[in-house]
Amino acid sequence: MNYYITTSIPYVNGEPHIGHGMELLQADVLARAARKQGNTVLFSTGTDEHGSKVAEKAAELKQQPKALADQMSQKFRDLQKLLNVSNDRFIRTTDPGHEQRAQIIWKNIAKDIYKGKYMGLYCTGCEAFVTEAVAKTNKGVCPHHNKAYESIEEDNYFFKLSKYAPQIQKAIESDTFRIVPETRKHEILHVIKDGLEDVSISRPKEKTSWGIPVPGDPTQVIYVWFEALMNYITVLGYPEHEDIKKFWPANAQVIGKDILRFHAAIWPGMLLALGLPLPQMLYVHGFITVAGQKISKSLGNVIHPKEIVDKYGVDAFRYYFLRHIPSYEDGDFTWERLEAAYNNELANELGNAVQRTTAMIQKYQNGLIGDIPPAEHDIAQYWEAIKKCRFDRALDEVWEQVRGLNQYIDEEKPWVIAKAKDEEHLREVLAYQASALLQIADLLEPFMPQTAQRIRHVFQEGIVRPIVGTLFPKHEQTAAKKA
Ligand code: ME8
Repeated sequence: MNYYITTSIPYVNGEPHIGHGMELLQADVLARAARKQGNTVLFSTGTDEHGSKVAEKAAELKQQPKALADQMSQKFRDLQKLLNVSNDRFIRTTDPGHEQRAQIIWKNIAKDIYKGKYMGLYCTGCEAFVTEAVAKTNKGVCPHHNKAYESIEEDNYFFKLSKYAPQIQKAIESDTFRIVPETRKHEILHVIKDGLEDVSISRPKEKTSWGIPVPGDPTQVIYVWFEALMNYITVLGYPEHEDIKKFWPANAQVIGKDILRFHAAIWPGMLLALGLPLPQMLYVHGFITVAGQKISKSLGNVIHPKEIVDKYGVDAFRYYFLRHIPSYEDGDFTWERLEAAYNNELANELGNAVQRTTAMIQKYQNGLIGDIPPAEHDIAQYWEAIKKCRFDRALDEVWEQVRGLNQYIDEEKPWVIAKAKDEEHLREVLAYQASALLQIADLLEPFMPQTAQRIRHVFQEGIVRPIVGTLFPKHEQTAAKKA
């Protein structure tokens, strides 16, 4: 089976942060798990490069928008490498292929596009039009960007989203277009039931020139969101490439909670207008705070993923953000909590289980494991958790096994069996330990691929191959000064 998965495409007006990192990792787990199950996977991510937000940042830095985009887009690619993310494609919305295909999409939706006057408010930070009601609630200032809404009155093209509201609602209610978690499904259904209005999908070129021209109207550019959403099919070569037939509809799209409305209302509307099926699943993650505070440049608490990886390694990074940030809610990062998770769970629990098993097989059996029995734990719950995008729960399941193994070792006391010279029993116990670790490695593979590979390397040949360095060397110094 073919399996297509995407992440959102971040704006290139700022450095990649841990929120972007977490989103890539969640999608990476789904992609690796799908490959493990024998699917042909296409995993795509990229960068969102047009619009006022990027243009304003470039102006501030006295750069051309394209130059800023080139430079920042590379940083997002570097992030994927750093985090060992297995994406197959990387799309930039300034790629000529995307620009040309976006115009084709516009033309193919033309029957649902009309010209009108937009009068209202806009936040460049959100790149979003806001209703009077929302503006009133927020007292005229965008709460996310602390910026007064811009009042605009301009000629725009509109997309007849209202026309598709009943179909979108039905698809979401019936789970044909499954939104995970349920809380987000209810949230968007609420928005849809309140009434989906037609949406503005262009901006005058004189105000926002950094964008893709509207076909047949050089005075307008396509609104950045309308065009960015298209990346999910332009990357497949919509309309003519065979990949679109092979991989659309997407099996999973991964996004953050702040962009739910775009992906669960506008995007399905666009797809319906194009006569394309809706994605099977939209997984919506929460937001990460740092020590309880919103990640923000002005608070000076932006942590670059590299700082964490340099200190703890890539798999510790992956582990923390996949297990200790709740998959269905917001979560918090602190250096102390990361250090505790690293020392207690990775070094003491997992690292020790590997270390003890390796050491005993070497000491008592000269490294010989003998026949390793097949894995015996039920992994249905683990797979169920992955299917529901409960990455935290899936890792809880793995850790049940890690703890279970340590407990087994403590109870069986192989060192006592060795003293009693009961060689056969000793061989059985140690072979069981190796088998348990191989199963743990197998389950860890989508989450911590390097660790899984290292554990497999030690045991899989029936003879212990010494591990190079400790799996998770314990961190002695406290992180207090960093925090
Ligand atoms: O929204 N914690 O780009 P973006 C967790 N270009 N996730 C976070 C986060 C945090 N603190 N901050 C941001 C855009 N994110 C658009 C997307 S898709 C066609 C266009 C997540 O750079 C956010 O929810 O603002 C989103 O999923 C992603 O990072 C990119 O955000």
